[in-house]
Amino acid sequence: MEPTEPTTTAAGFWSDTGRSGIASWIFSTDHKRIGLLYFYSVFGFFLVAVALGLLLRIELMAPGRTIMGPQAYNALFTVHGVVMVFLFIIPGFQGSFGNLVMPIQIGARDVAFPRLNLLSWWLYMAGAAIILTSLFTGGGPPDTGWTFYLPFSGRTGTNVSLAVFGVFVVGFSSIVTGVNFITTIHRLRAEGMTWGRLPLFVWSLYATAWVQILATPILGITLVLIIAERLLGTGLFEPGQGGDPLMYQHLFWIYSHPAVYIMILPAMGVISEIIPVFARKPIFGYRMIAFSSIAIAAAGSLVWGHHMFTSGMSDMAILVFSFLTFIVAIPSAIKVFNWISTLYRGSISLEAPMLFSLSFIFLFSIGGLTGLVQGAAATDIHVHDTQFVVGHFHYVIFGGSGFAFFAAMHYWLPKFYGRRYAEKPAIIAWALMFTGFNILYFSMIVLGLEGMPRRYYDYLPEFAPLNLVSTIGSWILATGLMILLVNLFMGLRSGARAGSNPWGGATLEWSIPTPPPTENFADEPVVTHGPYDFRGTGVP
Ligand code: HEM
Ligand SMILES: [Cu+2]
Repeated sequence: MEPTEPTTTAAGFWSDTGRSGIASWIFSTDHKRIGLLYFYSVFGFFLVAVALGLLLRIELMAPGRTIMGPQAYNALFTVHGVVMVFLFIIPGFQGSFGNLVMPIQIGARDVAFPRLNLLSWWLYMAGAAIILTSLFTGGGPPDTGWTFYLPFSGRTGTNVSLAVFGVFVVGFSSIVTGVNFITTIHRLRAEGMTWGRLPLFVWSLYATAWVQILATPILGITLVLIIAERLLGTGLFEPGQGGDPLMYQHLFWIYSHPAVYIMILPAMGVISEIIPVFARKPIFGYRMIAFSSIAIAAAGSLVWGHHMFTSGMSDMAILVFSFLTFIVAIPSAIKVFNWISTLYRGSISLEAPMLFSLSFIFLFSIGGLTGLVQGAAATDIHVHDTQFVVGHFHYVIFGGSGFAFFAAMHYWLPKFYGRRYAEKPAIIAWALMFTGFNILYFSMIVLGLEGMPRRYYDYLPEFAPLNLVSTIGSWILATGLMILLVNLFMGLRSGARAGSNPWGGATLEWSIPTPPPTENFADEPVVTHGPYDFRGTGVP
């Protein structure tokens, strides 16, 4: 689609500020500036963790030692996991795109508590700094895996306490953002912006925020208990002292399973924004999609036990958790069904945001179906702690949330930079990433079914061919990612100017100038139509 309006030249929120230089960013309370701060930080950590992932894959390229020893390998997958989960994908959507577009989408000038919003970013950065410090001090980087399972994490000599404390601080940031978003969505909607007209991205952020404020405190307590275990020898989880390691796993997953919905719900919201715009059709089943976000958040909070089928739970507990896990598939499937129904007979334009969104549906579906294999206790016993699990969760969080993040970058960033990226290299990047992704992770699914364990530094010779294939896939993926980055960077710096509504969207962010002015709206907006009612947007 071509820009539909004469190009804008206003510098918008980029120039309009009382401070100058870096201070105008790190002390800004403008949600758009904070959104970009978050974007650069989370994306920077993503790139670091990708580099670590590539190193892991190089080590696994051939059996035996390739480039590092076992201890380094343990540290690497731990840091890779911790950074990807706690510094990229959990804070990623709310922090960057949530901050950038949510207030505009509901017709507000900013979030309810702009200073808390800035505090949230500062807490995030402080936590990240503490995590990074833990790698170079004390006994060196933690080697426990991102789950910090006790009793091992109580006994290892590596710098677990500091790393865990860093995650604790990041958790505070998450709670603060959650409170801020819930209040904002309740209190600051423009006139006419009823709950039934709320863009689906906002609905998804709303559901996510509830998970954040209800589940994160449990993680916080659990992390403090790890530190107490290490420093005071409380022995709550230490069998030798009468403690129970299973209790740790319950506490950890009571947060961390809901946390996967913090990672995936906003991604689903992004997809629900992009699909109707690029299919030029109102979304099919608006209410069901909105409601399913809430249903996923609620039901998804009850299924944590499926991570412990092999840890020694009663048969009854296994049955119940298995059953509940299958329940969550229903609202997830409703979303997929409604996206596909929206595509049906749509007039589809395959530009970068849409290609990444369609890949989301495909990859997330594979992730979801492999999830059901693990949700059924009988089959989970076969694939538990194998590469199958690694394949599964990368399909969900990388193929799902990650690809939705790339979709959002191509869809929304031009709005904030006022310039566009080039379409052709974007499509080449997407093609390489999609191909590389499947080669990289589908191999892992097969390896897991064949019995290759996860978190292992070495493996039997029979697993060698597929491991090599997987590693080559990681390079194809990385090449695509490089092209994506260079293209976006160059486009947003010096590409063609983006009109105010390059894609023909009907949500409010497309109704204001590009880039947006500091206060977003010149006058209080009054909303008169739904977010996917494309009549009157001026685009055929
Ligand atoms: C180029 C990108 C990536 C590559 C090459 C990669 C590769 C790997 C490898 C080889 C492992 C270790 C497998 C094992 O346990 O034996 C791993 C673990 C993991 N990855 Fe990735 N990954 C990538 C991206 C991501 C993304 C985007 C996320 C999440 C947002 C992620 C989250 C994780 C987590 C949570 C673990 C588990 C760590 C643990 O077991 O403690 N990865 N990855
Ligand atoms: Cu789970």
